[in-house]
Amino acid sequence: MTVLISPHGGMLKERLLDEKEAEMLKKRARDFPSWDLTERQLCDLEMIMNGGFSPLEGFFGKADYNTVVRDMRLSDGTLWPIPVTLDVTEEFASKVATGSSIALRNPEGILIAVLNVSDIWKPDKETEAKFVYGTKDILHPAVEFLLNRANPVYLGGEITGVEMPFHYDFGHLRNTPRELREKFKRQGWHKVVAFQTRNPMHRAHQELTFRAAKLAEANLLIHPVVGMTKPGDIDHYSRVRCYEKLLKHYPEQTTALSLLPLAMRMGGPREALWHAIIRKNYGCTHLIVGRDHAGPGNGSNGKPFYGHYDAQELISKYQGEIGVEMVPFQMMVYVKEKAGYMPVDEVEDRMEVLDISGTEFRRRLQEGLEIPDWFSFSEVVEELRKTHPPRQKQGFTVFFTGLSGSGKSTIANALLVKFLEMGGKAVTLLDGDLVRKHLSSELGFSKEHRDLNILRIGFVAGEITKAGGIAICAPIAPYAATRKRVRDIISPAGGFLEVYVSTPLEICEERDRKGLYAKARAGIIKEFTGISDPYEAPENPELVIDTRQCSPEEAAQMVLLKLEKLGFIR
Ligand code: PPS
Repeated sequence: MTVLISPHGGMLKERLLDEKEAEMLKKRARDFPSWDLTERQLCDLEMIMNGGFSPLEGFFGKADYNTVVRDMRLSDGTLWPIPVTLDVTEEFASKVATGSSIALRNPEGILIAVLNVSDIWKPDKETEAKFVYGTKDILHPAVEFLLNRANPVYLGGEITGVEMPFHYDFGHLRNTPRELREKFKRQGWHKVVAFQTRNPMHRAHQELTFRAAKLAEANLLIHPVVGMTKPGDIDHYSRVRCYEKLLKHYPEQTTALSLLPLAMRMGGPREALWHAIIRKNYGCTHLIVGRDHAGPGNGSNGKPFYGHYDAQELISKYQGEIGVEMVPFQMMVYVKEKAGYMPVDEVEDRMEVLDISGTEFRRRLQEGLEIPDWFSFSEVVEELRKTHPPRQKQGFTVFFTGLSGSGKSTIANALLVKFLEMGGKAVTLLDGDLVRKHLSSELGFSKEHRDLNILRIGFVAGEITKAGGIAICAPIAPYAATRKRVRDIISPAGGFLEVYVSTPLEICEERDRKGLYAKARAGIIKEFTGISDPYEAPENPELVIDTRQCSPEEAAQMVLLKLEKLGFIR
């Protein structure tokens, strides 16, 4: 394993054995307990191994965790704003002792690294959320991840890298920190300003990066995140093809494009600091920080989680300590009379400004509407249109949820026939009973099993949607957080319509078509939804149907009209 001194003075700690040592460790690791890394953990591990997370040498132990959560510093005082933790199940943790080694494997079973376990503990996740992200609101993606998805036990310790995670995509654009530092040195780039992004870049971004590079008298590194970004973002394959097209509009000798395998947390100001530290490790001297850097959007109260310029303020406090200078930027807007872009704070009152927000841009893509030349380059738009066809060409999922006997299956069946009559798209019905027979026959009705059942339905519906088909799902799906996860799985692939069949419990019980309510009341069936198990009614479904007020035919029509309004059918 190597420690290099960067041209800019930062210490780079790579954690990777040479081939011979790696072969020996691979053999020994056969006897270690194996942990299958999650997508996020694999990204973090790659960043530890390639030195992008220097000075980290592994996943956080308890001491570093505590100080980072509360004070943004490792226990030795080094500035580090975001916890890098390895979360595992209680079952796995019970097989591990401090001082032992575990094999960290990718989803294909390849040994990536070995962790020497120094700490095992159960974190207080709410405290972590509050301190690191400033909120416990699960509309914040990192908080949702932490509270609903991350495993309950953390393992800490140094890692020994065996094999770098391999990427089959865009190999020519992937560089480790060491490779980038060497490239900059070779090319005589003494000052490099990095541009962080998780979105496609348009003319405003090009203008902004140009100006920033000029201002800093530096070369430009376009350094987009391709690990994990905000759920619902445009996939990195499409984005990278766009960046490649955009790169042709920069002078070849002054600008480079390289991909960053980081798993973002959307942690706003703290994340911005993290980005600066990471860019330092990659050999950059400057970082562009715009409005809402790494911002996660709005919380449940409708207000943004962080102030527009909080990230800039925090970085300005610590940039000296990190050794990366911030190039702060205002939002760029198009000024009609100048036929060009300007920072918003330089625009005079009399000037007419044109702007297309991210939401409006997505709407135009979805509806196949015009995207003007002043906003983006035609090659970039063309590329995005390929992977983001207008809504009427996309697949979608209609996800019914409601109590047993509420009428979900009846409406779902009516809808199925309507779609078949319309033709044009393949349709699949994933009814609750059907799924439990073919997909989830081994599952019962505990919370854990219900969640698994719903996630399986979500997975299948997502695949159908991605392939341009229609999936109709009709499970009870009693838990809001799990339904949200299904929405997050499916939305990037196409349409998602949540339909709450709101027939009240008394009516469902009175109907009792399958005689299950009587059995549940008698205690013969346990954990019965509505009787002895919870049902969390959706707060913001696309549609609510009360079967007391309409026939199945009418209900199916309501769904069709909604889909038409949203543009998924014509
Ligand atoms: S869940 O919660 O979404 O996983 O449930 P789901 O897969 O839709 O299965 C619900 C059907 O299973 C029957 N059933 C029960 N429902 C609720 N609670 C308990 N304990 C239970 N035991 C069996 C019931 O027939 C449900 O069918 P529907 O079509 O909803 O009436």
